[in-house]
Formats: sequence, structure tokens, C-alpha cells
Amino acid sequence: MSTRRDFLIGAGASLAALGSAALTGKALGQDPEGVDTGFPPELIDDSMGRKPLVVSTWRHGLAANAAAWQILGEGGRALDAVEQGVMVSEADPEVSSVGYGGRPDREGHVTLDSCIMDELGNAGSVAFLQDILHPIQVARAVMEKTPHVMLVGEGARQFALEQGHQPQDLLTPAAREDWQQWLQTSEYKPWTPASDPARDKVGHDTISMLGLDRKGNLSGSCTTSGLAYKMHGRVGDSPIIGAALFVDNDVGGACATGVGEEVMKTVGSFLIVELMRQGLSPGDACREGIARIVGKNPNWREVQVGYLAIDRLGRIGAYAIQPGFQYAVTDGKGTRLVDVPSHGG
Ligand code: SD4
Repeated sequence: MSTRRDFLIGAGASLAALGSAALTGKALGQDPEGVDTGFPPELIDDSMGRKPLVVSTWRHGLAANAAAWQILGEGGRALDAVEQGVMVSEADPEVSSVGYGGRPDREGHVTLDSCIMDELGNAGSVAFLQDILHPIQVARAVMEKTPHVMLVGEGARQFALEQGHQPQDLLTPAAREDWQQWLQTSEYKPWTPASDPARDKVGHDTISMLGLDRKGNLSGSCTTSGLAYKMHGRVGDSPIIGAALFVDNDVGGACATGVGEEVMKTVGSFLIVELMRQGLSPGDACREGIARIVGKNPNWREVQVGYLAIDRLGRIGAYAIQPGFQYAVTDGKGTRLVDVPSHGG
């Protein structure tokens, strides 16, 4: 029996157009929970109706999802879930690419990038923020309490202090030690799987999270200390709406991890959501997002990018340049860590 995915791929462009109309147009069929899906009934299968649901990048997403699920499992709002979820990684000194314990830039400063988006299309973001444990809360405050989308650097820090955050040194002894070792060679290379075979299993990368709540509303978050030993002042994709994160409640959400420069140049998450709007499944949209990077980059073996997406019905997809990317998913059936297919095999 053909699956909905086979149906969409096999039917080509005209069906993609139908998918687009279905995603944004009139209700045609109901999911297993009796909610209007906007899809023709023959396209509806058991993978739909997985509400609530939360997905996040890498192994440390398991703990983050658990915090998010405390909200989603009780019927709470996806926005609260994706904020509370990633705060777990921000506070965990073992997660060396996010918040407290994050690896510093070349000059020893831990600088943070973070953004959040809600089901109404509102967005907030902070970049190059220092000394604040929970940049995601500051990003949310930018979204909800200012007329702006993005604050950076000292202005973002000032705003965080005004919001009641206490300044804190985020450079842990372990991070300082690693940085001092790095200073001995000062050889800067963005992380690749090949360059770091000793990478442990905890997951030392940006956390991006997408949540779908019981009401069918989507939100997303992303937070990071960015690439280790980056230039002072460097900002990656993680606070850029449309690059590391994009959510459209009528369609779905997408988020990113990896070398931010590649994600920014292709406006990756926005691209993936727009491809889903045109009828691609989340997995196919992520694969196309990776293809846009790889197609223009002869050195693609040197970089890692991973994309993760869900559509508004709770279907999940992910794709990466290199093997090794994983995401954590939590729904009514429990929590799993999923290995993601990749361009590199
Ligand atoms: C950045 N995208 O600053 C982040 C880094 C990252 O897994 O995702 N690492 O470019």
C-alpha cells in the first residue's frame, strides 16, 4: 500500500500544488483526533495527529524534551514548552555548545545567540549576548515586550539586566581549560565530524527545538554559544529568524544545527518551511535544504549542517550533510533518539 509520502513524491508537481492548497486552504479531511487537516482524506495516515509533540537536536535534546513535555503533556502552550525545554541545555555545564559551559570565542568570551518564534509568527532574538544564563528568556522578552525582533551585544545585555537577569560568568573551568589548550595552537576550524573523532556522546552542539501543542499550535526555539573559538563578534545562524529557525503555523516549522554560515547563506529554515508549503514532506524538504548547501560548496565534506522539521500535523523529517546527526522526539508514545540520514552516507 502506498504511503502518503510515496503518493506525494510519485504524483509530482501537480500534486505538490494540491499539497500547497491543502496546507493553506479549506478543510478536506480529519486526523485521527477528529481535527480538520486540510488534506484530502486519502492522504491522511496514522502518522498524523501526533499532538502534542516535541523534537530537538542532538542527544542533549532528550533532557530538554523532558522539560518541554511537562508543559505539552498537560495541554500547555508550545511556546512555553520550547522555551523551558532549551533552558535545560543552557544551564547544563556538560553541554559545551550552549549557555553555561559553552566554549568561548578566541578571546575567551562566551557569547550567546538565541531566538524564538510563536504560533502567530511573532519572533524574538538576541545575538552576541554575554553573561546571561538564559538567552532564550531574553529572546522571548524581546518578542513580547519590545517593538523589535532582535537585540545584540551590550544592548541585549542591558535589556536582560532590566528584565531581572543576574550577570554571571558562563566560562566554566572545563571550558577555560579547553580554550587554554586551544590557544597553544590557535588553529581555527569550524567543527566537522572528521575533525573531532574524540567527540563524546553527550552531544556538544546547538539545541534547536520545535513543539506542537494539543491545540495544534507550533513554536520553535534555538540557543547556542556558537562555534567554539570563533572570532570575537561573530554571530551565527542561531539568532537569525529564517536561518536557524522558522515557524509558520499554517505549514510547519524547521530548525538547524551546524556551521551557521552555510545555513545563513541559504536561509535554510525558511526555505524548508516554504518547500513544505509547496507540498514536500518534512524529510524531503530537509533533504532539499541540504542539497542547496552541498550543490554550491565543493568543500561540503568539511562542514556539518543538520536540519530538523515538523509539519503542522506532526510529521517529522530531518537530513544532514554528514552522518552522526541525531534528534530527540517525545510524544504520547515516549522519547526516542533518532539517527538522521545524510548526504555523506
Ligand atoms: C553556529 N549553528 O553558531 C551554530 C553552531 C552549531 O552545532 O549549531 N553547532 O553556527
